[in-house]
Amino acid sequence: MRCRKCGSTAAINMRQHRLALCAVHFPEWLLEQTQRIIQKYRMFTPDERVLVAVSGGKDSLALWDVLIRLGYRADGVYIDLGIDDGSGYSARSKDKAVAFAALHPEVHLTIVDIPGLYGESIPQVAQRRRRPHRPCSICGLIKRHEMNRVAFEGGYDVLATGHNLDDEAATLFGNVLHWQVDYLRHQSPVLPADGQGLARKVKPFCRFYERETAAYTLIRGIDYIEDECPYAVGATSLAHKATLAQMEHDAPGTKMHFYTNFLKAKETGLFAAGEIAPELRPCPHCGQPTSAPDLCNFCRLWEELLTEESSMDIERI
Ligand code: Q46
Ligand code: ZN
Ligand code: ZN
Repeated sequence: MRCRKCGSTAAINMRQHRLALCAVHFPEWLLEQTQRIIQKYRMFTPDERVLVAVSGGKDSLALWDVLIRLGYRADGVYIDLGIDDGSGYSARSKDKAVAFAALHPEVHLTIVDIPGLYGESIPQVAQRRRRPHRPCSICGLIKRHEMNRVAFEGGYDVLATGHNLDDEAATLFGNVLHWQVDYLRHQSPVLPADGQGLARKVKPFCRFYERETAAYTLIRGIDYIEDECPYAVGATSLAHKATLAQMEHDAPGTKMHFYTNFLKAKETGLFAAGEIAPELRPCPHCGQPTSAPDLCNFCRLWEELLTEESSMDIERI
């Protein structure tokens, strides 16, 4: 297979685009496409400050690398969840994020140490909530809150995540399977800021296949953690990815069309009817906007854990 631009050996063949490119022209193409996506969806401008949510995995590190090379003012945030099932997942993924940041002294990496800040790791919180094997909803809640807090306190205009097309197509597949219309309304490459403390959220890699971001990290020599979080095993999103991968194998371009045609349909107003924006108020404890009647879900979680602790102390007395 030959590169379409220069005729040398291709490093990747993207069947859905009928495009093969070499190790020089593929990263160039990925940068150009990212820039196009940022502009098409008005994600951010060169004057704005971007905070990249970095997990130590390939997508988020590739995204950070691309934004730096495109000249954006992109800092990173790493959330240390304290996950250690014997493999030291959090420690190893943090090392990758820190090592990447060390190569780029012009950008800053904020590290949020969840066990250090709140006294408990994600698995410990999940254990206390009687969900030792399913910590993902608690983890997602805590990560969202902390990323938003860092974006707000650091004066960032936008929070960027490394979700790729495989992630977005799998989410869409799950949302369609269960006709979760509210989630379909919400699923977008850009979620606007609410003006009261919720940062704008963007996904500049939403049109790239996972194998493309993997190829980019390989060509660029970016060192990332290859392991998935140990709790990702058995997640429905992985089952949906496997189903879509089979469909893609049989008909190249299936995932891309599934996702991009959804975005086009949304632009025509599909799912807009009946949309009611939830009323948000600042949480009395942390100040982040919430639709909950009192404390936000994050503060309520910690309050319930504290109450549980004190009632256990009373029982012991
Ligand atoms: S980090 Fe957290 Fe994920 Fe691990 S515990 Fe679940 S949500 S799988 S992206
Ligand atoms: Zn080439
Ligand atoms: Zn709160």
